[in-house]
Amino acid sequence: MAPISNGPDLVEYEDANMENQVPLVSSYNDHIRPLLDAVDKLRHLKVMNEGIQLPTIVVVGDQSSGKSSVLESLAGINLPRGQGICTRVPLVMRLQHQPTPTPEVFLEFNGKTVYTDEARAADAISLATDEIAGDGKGISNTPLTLVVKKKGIPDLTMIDLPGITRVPVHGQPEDIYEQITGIITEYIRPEESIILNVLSATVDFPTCESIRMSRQVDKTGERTLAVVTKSDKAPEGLLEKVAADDVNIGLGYVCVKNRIGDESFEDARKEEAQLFKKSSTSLQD
Ligand SMILES: Nc1nc2c(ncn2[C@@H]2O[C@H](COP(=O)(O)OP(=O)(O)OP(=O)(O)O)[C@@H](O)[C@H]2O)c(=O)[nH]1
Ligand SMILES: [Mg+2]
Repeated sequence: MAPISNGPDLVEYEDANMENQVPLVSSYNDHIRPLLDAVDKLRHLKVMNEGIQLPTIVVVGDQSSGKSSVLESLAGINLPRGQGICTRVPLVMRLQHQPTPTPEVFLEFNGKTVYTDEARAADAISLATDEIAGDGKGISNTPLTLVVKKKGIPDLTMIDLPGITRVPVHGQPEDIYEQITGIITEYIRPEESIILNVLSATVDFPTCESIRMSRQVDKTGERTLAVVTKSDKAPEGLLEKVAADDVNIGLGYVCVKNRIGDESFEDARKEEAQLFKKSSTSLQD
């Protein structure tokens, strides 16, 4: 199957614009960046607590569906990933293009700032998560902010959230499901939020709890985009499944194969291109 689109291409496209289309860059710098800066300042002033909503991309999906894997490929920054519960606090990722060649990466949480770098960001996030939510399998709704200032990345704020789970495991509180769905609802309810609904290709979409949740707050699907992960695990019938759109996703589907294990982003993109090339050839046969 040909990819409908994929995450890394988005970054590449933005990158090309930054480098080559000077008028666009200058209009971007003149008009859009001040707005994004203003949005960030308002976010810092916690105006959302006062009921004033700001535009944000929120990632939502069932546990281990690949949410953090999607975000790390968009940002080009390693995030903690893995089987079982991995993301345990809301992670606010603020990506900002900056002209200087040396990237700046830091975390903000519990009123402090912790400087890190691209190579150690995932470890720093895990440590900060332990500090906020304990080192077990518990969760917290106290947000952790990751700021990445880097040449060529798109100016975007995206929020990674804990995945939906139903049965408490290893010391999780009995109401873990209610806690997680409560956090998710808080972030996806504002009409300004764009919902990236991350679905594994290995499951039937109508069974996904995250679809039920996003439909509750976005009935027509007009601000919901589906990102289908693990295309490598279930390439058969994926095109039909996506084309059928049984679950009424307004903004369409993006199919991806994420980085696995220690694979580099570059190798993962080659693998992904290869997979979709192979699948589209077999469809034409
Ligand atoms: N084969 C394959 N594995 C994937 C893909 N995307 C994610 N994974 C694996 O699935 C597991 C879960 O990925 P995460 O990105 O941590 O998933 P998540 O949705 O953020 O998980 P939680 O934060 O715990 O809800 C990891 O072992 C990933 O390597 C994919 O496209 N293909
Ligand atoms: Mg995660």
